[in-house]
Amino acid sequence: MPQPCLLLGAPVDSGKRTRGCLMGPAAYRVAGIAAALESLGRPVRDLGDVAPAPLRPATCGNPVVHALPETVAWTEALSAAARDAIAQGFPIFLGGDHALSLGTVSGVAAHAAALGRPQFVLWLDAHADMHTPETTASGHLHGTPVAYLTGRPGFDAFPPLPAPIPEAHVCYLGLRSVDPAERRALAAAPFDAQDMRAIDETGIAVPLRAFLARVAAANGLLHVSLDVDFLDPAIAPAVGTTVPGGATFREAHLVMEMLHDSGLVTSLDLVELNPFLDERGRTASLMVDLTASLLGRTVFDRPTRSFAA
Ligand code: NNH
Ligand code: MN
Ligand code: MN
Ligand code: MN
Repeated sequence: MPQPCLLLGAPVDSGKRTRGCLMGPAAYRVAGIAAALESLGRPVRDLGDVAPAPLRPATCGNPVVHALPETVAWTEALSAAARDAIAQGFPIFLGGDHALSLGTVSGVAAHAAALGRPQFVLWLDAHADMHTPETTASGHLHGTPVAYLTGRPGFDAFPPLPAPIPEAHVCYLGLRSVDPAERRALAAAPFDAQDMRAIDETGIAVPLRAFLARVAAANGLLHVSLDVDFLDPAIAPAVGTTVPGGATFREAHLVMEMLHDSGLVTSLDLVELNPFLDERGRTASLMVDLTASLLGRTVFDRPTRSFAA
């Protein structure tokens, strides 16, 4: 029996000022995510929506930061839920904006640390999400999870990070909107950061293959965080922060198909879907189809491969 897929709704909407991501979990359910995965022979358990921890006062030095207590409360609850879920199956976190990853990824990384295995993260996003509460100019905490997860200072209001992720274990694909403070942070540490220009030059398979070979060689666990704005806005309009020049339909599916064939992925975030901005559910449906590719939907089955050079 393959590992069950565990669906956990994370209706986080506190990570930016434009509202609507709280409707994401419902949209994925309406788009048929459970049936799509069941049709691949995977048992599916929908664990419902996670609830945030009780709100407590929280402050930081930057007055522009938006909804800090709410995001802290989500981080606390999602970290515990993620740690619990990954011990029982393959968790899929239905977002919710990208602030949910402060919780989900810290939770799965805590589990990896308890197993004594390294945690790797594939960040599929137009943005680097490398601000700290001190460097963000927008005040939008959905722009901060990678900084939190790699143990940057400035997150005193948040739960202490159980298991910081080494920068070299984070691979970005799709970058095309990176703020100056984030560029400096990326340049100063060994992130595997691939912008769209790199993907244009080599194709998306080359950097992904190299990253997967590193994960396999380290016997790592791999968390995938898929931001809707990784995709080109022409195919994925339902996101508040569209950036032109994103991944095409086939580039995105190829990433998911290679991830499936690698057998390495142990958890997944689907983030930033804003159903209020969608066109007849097409973005929600595309995200479900990409998830199905990651779980093995294909024309011809291929054997598991290590992608080693
Ligand atoms: N870097 C910008 C900020 O911090 C944008 C972040 N927005 C995202 N991230 N959608 O994925 O406000
Ligand atoms: Mn993001
Ligand atoms: Mn983004
Ligand atoms: Mn910014």
